[in-house]
Amino acid sequence: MTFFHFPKDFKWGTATASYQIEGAYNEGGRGMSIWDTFSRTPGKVFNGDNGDIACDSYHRYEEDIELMKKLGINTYRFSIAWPRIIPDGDGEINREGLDFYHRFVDKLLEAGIEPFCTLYHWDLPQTLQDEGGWENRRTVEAFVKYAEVIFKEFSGKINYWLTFNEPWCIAFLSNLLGVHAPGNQDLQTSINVAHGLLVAHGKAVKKFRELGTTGEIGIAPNMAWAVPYSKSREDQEACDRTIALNTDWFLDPIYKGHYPQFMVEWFEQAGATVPIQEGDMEIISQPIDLLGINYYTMGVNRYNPEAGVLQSEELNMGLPVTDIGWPVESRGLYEVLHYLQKYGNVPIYITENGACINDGIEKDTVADYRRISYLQQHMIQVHRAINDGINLKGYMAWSLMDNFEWAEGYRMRFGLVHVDYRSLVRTPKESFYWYQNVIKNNWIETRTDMPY
Ligand code: PNW
Repeated sequence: MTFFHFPKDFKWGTATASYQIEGAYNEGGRGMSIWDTFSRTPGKVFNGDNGDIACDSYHRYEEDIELMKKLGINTYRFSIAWPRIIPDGDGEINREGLDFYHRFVDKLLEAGIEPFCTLYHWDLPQTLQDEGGWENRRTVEAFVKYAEVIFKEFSGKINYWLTFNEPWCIAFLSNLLGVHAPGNQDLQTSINVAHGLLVAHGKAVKKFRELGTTGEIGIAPNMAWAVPYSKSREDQEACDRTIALNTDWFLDPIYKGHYPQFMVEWFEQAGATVPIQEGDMEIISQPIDLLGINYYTMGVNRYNPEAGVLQSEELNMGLPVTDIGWPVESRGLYEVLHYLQKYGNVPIYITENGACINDGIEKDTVADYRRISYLQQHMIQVHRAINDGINLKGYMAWSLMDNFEWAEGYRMRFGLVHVDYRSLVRTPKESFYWYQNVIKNNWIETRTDMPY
């Protein structure tokens, strides 16, 4: 048996996102977002599922906060739905939307739980997408306006802020691979989107400082670690591109003020260029206070000229996978945390980490031991990184409860709490009680009776 003790002031939390849990899509003056449109487009989301009701957290948030209290978390990461605040993206402010989040944040604070707020977790107002979305500077300006409203309203209540969740998903998964809303499949579009959101990020950070908003602000890229299939240079370079597109493409501009040159050249050869306007790189590289990291899996990649723009193919190495098919490889998290040290010893929060395990309710419980095993392994890597001196201050499990898993609809479950989508009854899983114990002790005791 081994014990891993965590720092005294370590933040333990869970994470969710507005469109995935709130429901109430046509209540409280909410406008429509690109995910309302996408999920209503036949063939885009598994089973034709959508977020109209989701977990109904818009109405059941008090019950959700009771669950958080029971779990014992001291931090809760959530996102604000832009279409609830400015329903058409760029016009009138909807007081009802703001009031909803005030009620919610007040309840969190009452419960002694620190709110960790994401401004943009993918629900772009549809009206802005109709005019080109993140490719259009009008969206960038509208985002800064929306951010300003939120900063002014919640300064003093919220002390942890993220501009964007997973810029790689917003740009490339959604506009090159076409898997997420709005579903484009075009390299130039995805590069334009990536640049637009980086400019929006920088301008929002600038606004945050000008307003003297309380707390710290950053961004949360997803980091899929990759190792080469062989020691050949081609395979190594395929890996470098995979990592760079997730991380360096966004963090180099922010921390260094320029894009990674080898990727700029790679994309130029593929016929795409970054639409940089004067002053953009200065705006993008505003200093930030913290970095959020979302980590789920690690790939083994091989050079393959047929494998998309990056010519990097991810192989199935026969590793154990979660129910969404993602290999379980916790060491990638440790590698990622070390990789990030090239930007300095910046304060890092794991803003998402978790497993898709679809076990259902049997005899009043959900015996999701594979999730416990996954969480245990990954938290131990976090401990290992902290021990190395990495400035890692918190860990947020994805997710508090099962929810609308984007293109996979409701069939993929990431929750510590089971949600019955007919009755909307919430049932804590075995992993919930395991995590509750970790938080209470502030240490992990390794168990050897785990399935992986
Ligand atoms: C992240 N992919 O999404 C998101 O931040 C969450 O909203 C989501 O529920 C969670 O991870 C689990 O999927 C991703 O296909 C969704 O590469 C899909 C991918 C990556 C991240």
